[in-house]
Formats: sequence, structure tokens, C-alpha cells
Amino acid sequence: MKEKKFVEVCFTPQDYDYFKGRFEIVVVIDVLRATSAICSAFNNGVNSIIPVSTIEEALEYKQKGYLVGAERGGEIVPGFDFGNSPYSYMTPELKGKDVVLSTTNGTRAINIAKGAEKVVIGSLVNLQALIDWLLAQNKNVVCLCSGWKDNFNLEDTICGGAICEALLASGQYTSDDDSSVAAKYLYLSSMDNYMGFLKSSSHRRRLKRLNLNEDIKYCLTPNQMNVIPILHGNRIINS
Ligand code: 3SL
Repeated sequence: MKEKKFVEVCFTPQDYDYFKGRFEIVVVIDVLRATSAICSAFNNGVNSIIPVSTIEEALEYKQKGYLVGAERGGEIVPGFDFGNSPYSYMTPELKGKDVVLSTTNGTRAINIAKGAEKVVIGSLVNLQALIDWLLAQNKNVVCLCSGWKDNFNLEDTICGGAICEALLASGQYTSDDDSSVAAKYLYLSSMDNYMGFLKSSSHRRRLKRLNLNEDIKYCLTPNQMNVIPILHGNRIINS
């Protein structure tokens, strides 16, 4: 019988050291909103995205003439071209462009995952396409939830749980860690109504306070596109 591969969920970037080096594929997840915005950008025909962790790095790219998105605490950082709303990445002007992005948690998580054989961008918006792609790779997978400032969050965990559930259901995969079991059960409890389930989640409340309800609805609507954004060196490209 063929040996099963592992799929696990890492709740926060802070926990990543425990998983590092044991999984060929790292799926970085930031449902609200970085990885949803990245998927939308590729769905709109953006050529590449350079994810940077700090505002200083973002500024350096801006000075070189790049289009740069920067968000901190849910808001656009003054002086940059746009923030982290998926809608900002759907404009015709961005088609074919190379864009730089820095966000509070998502781009930091992507950079933490660098060094894995493959780093792929996951969200609810590309969920089914990503699951199909992962099953075709047949490699060990860890879902790295971006969380909020190294703290656990519900929406990324639910997305990781959805990936776990689908890979386990294929029979090709097994899980070992309690984080993965917990993520799977959170997904199963929320799958019929993400909006309702996440009503009291901290980040949903944070974005609601900033009048970003349309962004929330968009990011919590699964399977809107088939993009598979993958990190190549320091750039994300749609595979
Ligand atoms: O933390 C991040 O990377 C962002 O997605 C947070 S926000 O949705 O832009 O507030």
C-alpha cells in the first residue's frame, strides 16, 4: 500500500518552527485579507507580486517606481498606492503589472515560509482549485495560518481545516497534530455559514469598524477563481 502523506495546520507564524523543514509544501493563508487580495490580483491578470515584511522595504520599492500596496492595522499606510482590499487589485491599470505588497501578517507569513520546496497562496476564494492542485502534487503539506500578530485567528484556521478535511477525505493523506484536528472541526462547524460563524471573530469586528464589510463578504465567499499563486524566489507568480 502507498504510504500516506501528511497534512497539518500551523495556527500562527510563531508556531511555525515546530513544522519547519518537514513539509515540502507550505500553504500560506490570510483569509482577511492578504491572501484573498493576492488571489484577486492574479485573477485580474497582475503579472507578479513581491511580498515584503516591512514598510521600509515597501518604501524602497516605491522609490524605485513600483506600484506598492501597504496595510497596517487594516488601514492603507499613507503615501502608498493602495492597501489590502481585494477590490484595489481588480482595476484594469494593474493588469500585467509587477506589484509590491506589505501587510500586517500575511506578507510576513509568506516570508517566514520561504525556504520550503513550494510556498503557495491559499484562501477561501481559491479553495477548491488549491485542493485539486495539492492532491495532484501528492506531497506533505502544512497550512500556515497568518493569524493576527502571532495570535490565533478563526478565519485562517477554518480555511486550513477545509484543506485538511478535503485532503484527508481523499485517502492520500493523514494528520498527526491536534491543531489539524481542531482546525478540521472548526471548518465542519462553520462550513454552512462562514459569515455567521465569524460574526464575533476579532478581525471581522476590526474590519467592520473600518467599514470594510464588502471586503469581508468577498473574502468569505469560497471558490470564486482557479488561481494558484506560487512563490518563486522573492516573487509570487500565478502557476
Ligand atoms: O494582516 C494582514 O496581512 C492583513 O490581511 C490584515 S487586513 O485585513 O488588511 O486588516
